[in-house]
Amino acid sequence: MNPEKRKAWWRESRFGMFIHWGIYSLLGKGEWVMYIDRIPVKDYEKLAEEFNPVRFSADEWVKIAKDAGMKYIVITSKHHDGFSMFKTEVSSFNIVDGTPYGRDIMAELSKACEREGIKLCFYYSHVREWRHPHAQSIEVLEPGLCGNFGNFWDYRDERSKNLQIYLDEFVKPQLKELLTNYGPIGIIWFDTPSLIRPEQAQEVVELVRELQPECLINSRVCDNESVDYDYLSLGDCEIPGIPASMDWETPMTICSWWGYNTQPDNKYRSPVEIIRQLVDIASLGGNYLLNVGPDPAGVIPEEAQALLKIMGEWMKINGDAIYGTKGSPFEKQPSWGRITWKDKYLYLHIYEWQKRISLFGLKNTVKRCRLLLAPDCNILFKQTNDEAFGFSRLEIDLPEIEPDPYCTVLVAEIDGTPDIDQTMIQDDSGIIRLPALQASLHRESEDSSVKISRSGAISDWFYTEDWVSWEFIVTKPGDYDIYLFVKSGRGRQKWDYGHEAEIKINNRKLTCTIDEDIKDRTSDIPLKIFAGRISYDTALRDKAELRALKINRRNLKGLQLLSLEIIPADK
Ligand code: FHN
Repeated sequence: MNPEKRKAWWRESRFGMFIHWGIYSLLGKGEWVMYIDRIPVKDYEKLAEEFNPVRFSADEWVKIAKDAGMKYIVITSKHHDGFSMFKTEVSSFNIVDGTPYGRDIMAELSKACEREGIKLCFYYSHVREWRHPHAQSIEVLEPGLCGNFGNFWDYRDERSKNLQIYLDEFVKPQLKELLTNYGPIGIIWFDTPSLIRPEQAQEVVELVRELQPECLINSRVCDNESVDYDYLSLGDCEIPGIPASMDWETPMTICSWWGYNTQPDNKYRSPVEIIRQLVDIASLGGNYLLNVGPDPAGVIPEEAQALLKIMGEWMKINGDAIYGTKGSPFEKQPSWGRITWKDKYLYLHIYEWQKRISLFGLKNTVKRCRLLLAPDCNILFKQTNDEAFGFSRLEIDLPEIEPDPYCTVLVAEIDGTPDIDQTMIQDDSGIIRLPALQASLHRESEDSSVKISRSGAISDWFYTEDWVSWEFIVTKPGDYDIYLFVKSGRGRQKWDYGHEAEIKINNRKLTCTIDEDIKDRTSDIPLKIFAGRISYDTALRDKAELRALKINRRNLKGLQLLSLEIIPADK
């Protein structure tokens, strides 16, 4: 089947529910409890005898997802603990044969999803498993550092493990069951590929394709581009700084854990955080897969339900600005929020409500503007063209209404699909932010590897011959401070510091040292490095050139630059 056709429903959806549920929920310590507490298989198996989720209701779960605005559900059919949450002939360690509950929740969910028009998808851990003696899970964490995430307490001899046996005797027969017994499945969501070889993963992919050609497969089936998956799963909870090179999705926790957790350090996210995460992701063209971890009785925790209710209320009004949209056509994010678009509509997601917002570089004519929250409210706007520098500016006066507490969406109807001039222009805040994404990279070293990474940083910058530059327009003369924003490492991560940089800007040369600000950082908040003050006497088109005079690369991190910022001296 044509992959574009296969992906159409998923692209349209933008928002799904992830569910981590298994017998581990009985212990209230997350889905990794078996590994963290090194529980022997024979003891862990006893948990199944206690699993009796009498309050489980497929209809209720599907209703919660649907009311939140979610269009698909990805549920753990088998996580790393090896317990199957569906009826399987491969092992009696499953919800039907191994628990007092004895019901196949996947069969019930499949019916409920079908009734409500929600796509049912299965998470499946195909390499990492702590019960099967042949499952292998050794990861290369950093060059020279390996982590064993398999069961090394019951099955100590790694050399006797043979992943192929596990794939052939366990994984493939189970995938056959999952793709035969529960109707059409939206995605098989593979996880933790570890050391699976591309040809082994491709066989798994082919099995899925043969059984259900319309079913999607995520990239965690194997970390190798030769394998024929449909879309990229980003890192857990990863919100990138730039759009990925193909369709992508971020799996996100709603609290500190995936599986049910009653520990005191478990914290829920706030409504503003999850709503803006969804918007941030949609504005970069991705899908948001938000997780909940039901309790052992089968109930989605109240805190999660309350958050999803708020999300649903927001989606009811603003869903148009999310479903079926594409990422922002502007390379630079506006200072007041985010942008998505579809057809002839630009959706301006306003995070910071203010009297007036501006948008630079839109070449289309705006026909009308309206708020999704208050469609009848008259919105005044003005489009002008700057004669001197030739850029367009759209100014929108925001009415004096009570804005949405999380994100207010304004729709600008334009004459066709967006046509954008990406030139960087000083915006109303006065700040000129020159992001990595819009830098020109000058690779002048023979060994150059410098690139823009997914997090939106200039990275793999190891050689002083390489340099970067930006062109931009200053509209307001005045004094400005020049800062570099540089990525830093947190906690145990070994990072490289002590680089030296030179910035050529407005016919001046500024130098600065990029050094650790505090020892033992607990967050990865970027370093803000002051490079000097400059003064613009007139509005002008200028160029900033950044060279590295010295780069330390002992920990293979090098210099990782997020942006160069020109900030009014009085800010
Ligand atoms: O180890 C798992 C984890 O428990 C959880 O299932 C997440 C969800 O993306 N995936 C793995 C770690 O990446």
